Amino acid sequence: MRKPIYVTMPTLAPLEEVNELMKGIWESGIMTHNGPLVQRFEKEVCEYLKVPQMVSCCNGTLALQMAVKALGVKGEIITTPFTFIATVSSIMWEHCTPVFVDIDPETLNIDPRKIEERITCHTVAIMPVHVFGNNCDFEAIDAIAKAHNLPVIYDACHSVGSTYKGESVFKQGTISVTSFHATKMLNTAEGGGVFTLDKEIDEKLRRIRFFGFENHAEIVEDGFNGKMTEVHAAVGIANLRYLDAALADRKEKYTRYKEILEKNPEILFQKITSGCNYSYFPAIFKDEDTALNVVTALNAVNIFPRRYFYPSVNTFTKLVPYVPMPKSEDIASRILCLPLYKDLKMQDVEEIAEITLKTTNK
Ligand code: T4K
Repeated sequence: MRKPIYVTMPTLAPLEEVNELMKGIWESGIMTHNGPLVQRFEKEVCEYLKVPQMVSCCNGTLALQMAVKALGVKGEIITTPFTFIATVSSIMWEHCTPVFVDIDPETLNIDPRKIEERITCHTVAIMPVHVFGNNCDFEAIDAIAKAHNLPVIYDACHSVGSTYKGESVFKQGTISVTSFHATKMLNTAEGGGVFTLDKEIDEKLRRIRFFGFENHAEIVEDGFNGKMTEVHAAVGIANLRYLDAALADRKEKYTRYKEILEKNPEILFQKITSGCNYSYFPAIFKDEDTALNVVTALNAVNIFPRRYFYPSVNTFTKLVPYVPMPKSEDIASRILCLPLYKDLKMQDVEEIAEITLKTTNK
């Protein structure tokens, strides 16, 4: 039996390059507390993305919480049900209430045409998600946000490398948040980043990340320990050197999957809006049985696609009261993300696509 092929694998720099950076940590003994490597990682990411500033932190979930905290809002936050649970739990941990708006079944992102009908006097922010790195409709969302004077926090956890009008998508919204988890385009093993063009919000985020301290002396914010460590930053600095190659590779494999799978017109693909980083390969099947048959066929040869995102988050009734979201629930039931990562061979992509095609043509 072949080695298992999972939905993704981290893109990793050669170990010697990480070890070189680790040596410095061992020599200085500085492991954390906004050390030199964390500062360097932030600077290098900003240079790469051509953005003015980033506050790194320990994971994408806490990065989202930091964003809500920095805005100082309490009330209802409009978001999408077609996401990873962390989008919604970050809202709830900040004592806000998630209010779902159904998705556009083609882009898989929040449907901006349905946002306004869910805005009430309790709405304090909008948190859309760029699902699988596919940009939300910035113009429509900005117009609604401006009309109702609401801040926008983009959950851009999948979006390292995604662009809008030639610039990083992290320049959009009041705040944009990303993840540097092992499964993401750029990884620090665990990690997150918060981006804003607003200097005051940026400074507030830095205090929130460090217990709420100002100058190690006085507590001026409701903060927590959100710091990235030097070890994680070292991994990120080394991996950043390979991001260009990882992005090009993803696009090539995405294109190949699509070329093969579109032979079956019943298989649908996410409608790419603009500047996508192709970090995932989602395929939408005609019904849940077909999707599950594909899982069975692939699992039989040690290949493990994932049901991202299943189930639709509005159905997690232990967390939220159920409100039907027909489009999100429907897509969640019949979508699969097929394996896509740097070390996956093109031959494997072709085999996975052919098995999928054969199973769906039955
Ligand atoms: N917002 C959105 C829209 C998100 O998708 C996420 C996270 C967040 C916010 C929160 O960001 P973080 O707090 O996580 O930074 C994964 C990831 O844990 C999660 O980061 C991600 N989204 C979510 C979509 O997927 P799982 O439980 O499905 O992944 P897991 O651990 O099974 O990994 C998938 C495959 O990757 C494995 O089968 C093998 C491979 N893998 C995984 C890990 C952890 C490796 O090769 N090495 C590894 O270290 O959640």
